[in-house]
Amino acid sequence: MSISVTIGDQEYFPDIEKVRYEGPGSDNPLAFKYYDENRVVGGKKMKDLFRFSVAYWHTICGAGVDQFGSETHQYQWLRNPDPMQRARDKLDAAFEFTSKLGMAYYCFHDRDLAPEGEDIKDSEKNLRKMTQLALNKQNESGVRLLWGTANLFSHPRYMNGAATNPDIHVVAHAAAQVKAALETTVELGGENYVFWGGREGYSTLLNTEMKKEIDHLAMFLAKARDHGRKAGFKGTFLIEPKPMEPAKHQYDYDVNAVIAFLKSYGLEDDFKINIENNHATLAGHTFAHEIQTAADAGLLGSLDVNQGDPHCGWDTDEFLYNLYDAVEIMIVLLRNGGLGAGGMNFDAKVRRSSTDLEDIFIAHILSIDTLARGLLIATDILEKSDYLDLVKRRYGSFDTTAGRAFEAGKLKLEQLAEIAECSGEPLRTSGKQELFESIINRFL
Ligand code: XUL
Ligand code: CO
Repeated sequence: MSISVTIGDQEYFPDIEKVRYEGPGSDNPLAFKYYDENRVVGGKKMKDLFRFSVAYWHTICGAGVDQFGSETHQYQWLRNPDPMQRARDKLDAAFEFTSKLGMAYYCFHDRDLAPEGEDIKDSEKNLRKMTQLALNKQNESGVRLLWGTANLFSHPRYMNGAATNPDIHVVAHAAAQVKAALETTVELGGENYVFWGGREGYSTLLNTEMKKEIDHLAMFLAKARDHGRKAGFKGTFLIEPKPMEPAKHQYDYDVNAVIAFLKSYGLEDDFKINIENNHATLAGHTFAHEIQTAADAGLLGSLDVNQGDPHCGWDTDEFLYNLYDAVEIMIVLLRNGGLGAGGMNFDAKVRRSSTDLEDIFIAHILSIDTLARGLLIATDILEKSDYLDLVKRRYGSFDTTAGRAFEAGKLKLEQLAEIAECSGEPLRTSGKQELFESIINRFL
């Protein structure tokens, strides 16, 4: 039996019913085992805590292409030869999929939603048309826009960069595209707007004025911010770091690089950070490290959830299934008050050989359940173990008179030296790493 959540002319997933919570005992691959959207954990409903989102580009537009081969996924909504009809079909499929999965949000690039036209005006016309249709779909379904963005990396004109291109005409073209994408995001009530600078970097310093390019990037973002605010955008602008790929060396390398950039150019009041797991691992960090770094700077915006393959050195964008990682990130998120106006966007794609229609459902359910289970485990660890106490105790010496005076900036280097002389060789206090690890495993 199919259900009535779909509103388009055609039903693309007639054999799939609305995905429901069946509990940990269920063996139904098309049911949630841990994600129970209305279950309250730590004072919040699961759905409000996670704010899950579908990534239009992978789930709806991705057809299994890789560097060595063409499409393997034969989705019906990608078949129409007319690009605008194809865009309408994709929209129908996207809203049917998102509603059946029970996710509250979606995210897109301008070019995912509407095809590029003959020129700027034509592209804008296509985007405006699709924006109206998307607005109708949002109103009918209740699904909302977590963030919009502009694709400033696929078209050949951006081969030398978009905002950092050495040619002002390309920079201007990128600006035209961002202007339209921002206006669309405002019209659709988008809660955030993302900049991912895939081509904002360089291949060789021999031909590159790095400072000039980074100055241009900051100027571009400031002007985009100004336009967005003028157009009524009240949400957060987000920068998504990635160290490389497609650029050899991307300027927004990791969270710390973005924090330094935002603060150097005075952009930190309007911009926060959208962190992606596979980008973190490419930069040599864990997802948890990047999230903690952004949270500590007050710049944690939103998450692109996926995972890489430890045996591949590239951005494989797999659906997150690593429960241990999920527990670690949920501990960090719970300790830092959650995601606010951000969410968890599945910037992930099913494998090229996962060609059944149901595979995109199974993949999302896999990640949603991994995170929900991670949340439950992390909550137990924080509430039922002495984990937090152990961390607190590690820094207990800073609650002494000397420790407090140091933190308040009241001790000079000579005074610290005197304390060292009086107290003698410090005790070797264990860091208890294995104990911490055993606590996590006890609750898994
Ligand atoms: C690329 C990537 C992008 C951004 C949006 O690695 O993550 O899809 O999330 O442009
Ligand atoms: Co991403």
